[in-house]
Amino acid sequence: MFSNTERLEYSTGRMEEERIIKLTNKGHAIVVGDIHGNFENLKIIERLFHETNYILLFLGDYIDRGPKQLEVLKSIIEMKTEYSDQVFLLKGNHESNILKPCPHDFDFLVSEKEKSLYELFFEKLPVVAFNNNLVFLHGGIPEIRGKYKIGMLKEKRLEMEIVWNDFNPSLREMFAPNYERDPLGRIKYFSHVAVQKFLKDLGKLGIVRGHQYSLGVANKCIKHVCTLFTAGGKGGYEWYEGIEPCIAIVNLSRGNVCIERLPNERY
Ligand SMILES: [Mn+2]
Repeated sequence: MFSNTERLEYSTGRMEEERIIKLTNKGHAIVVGDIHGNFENLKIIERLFHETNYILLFLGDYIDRGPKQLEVLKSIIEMKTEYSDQVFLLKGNHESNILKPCPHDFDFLVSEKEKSLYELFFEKLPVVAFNNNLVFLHGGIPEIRGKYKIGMLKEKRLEMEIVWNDFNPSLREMFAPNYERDPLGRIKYFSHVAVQKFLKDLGKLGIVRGHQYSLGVANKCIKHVCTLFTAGGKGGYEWYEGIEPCIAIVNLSRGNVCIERLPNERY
């Protein structure tokens, strides 16, 4: 039997993912948005994973706010360790060390030793996944000069915007600073114009992301951007209770994204 810290050290040591991961173009994927400590929802997702032969991709934000964030984290680390070729974990803004989210209650739940071990694990999480059709990330498109190339998305300087940026479908310019999230304006809104350029440059059909329940984008596909939020419903943070918890079933060869409500007999 592993102790928690031993398991964490073992899993961190085994994490060999690059900062960008290439997913298969065959079969299906279950894609999961923010979990934020909603352990009940995670259990349903785990069951779905075992009932199918689909790969399982998490878009980040496992911790903070929810009542059972440590259980969530232990569970996804166990899944990643046991099914390393079928389970993929991306980094959310809550797992990024560049800009601290608020509230960030995770730090109060762990000892100093555990905290540093988790930080090592978080640091190893990839920021982007892609295949021939789709790009998967937590927040959004980073603002750059020139043409997007898939390889540049692994650059550390772009991580903050990739994990933090929000989609604003009615914005006319490509990007605008989001002062609500960051008074210094380093976090941006990206528009559908930015999406068009990003997808054209990369030769992809769409983006699948999490992170956001504002501006009416959560659990919808709007202008080639599908936004998933999985922390809603009961068993999680009370602010999220009114949001329907959803996942996506993605046909990887066609790039079709189908957003579905998480099946739960309690609802
Ligand atoms: Mn987020």
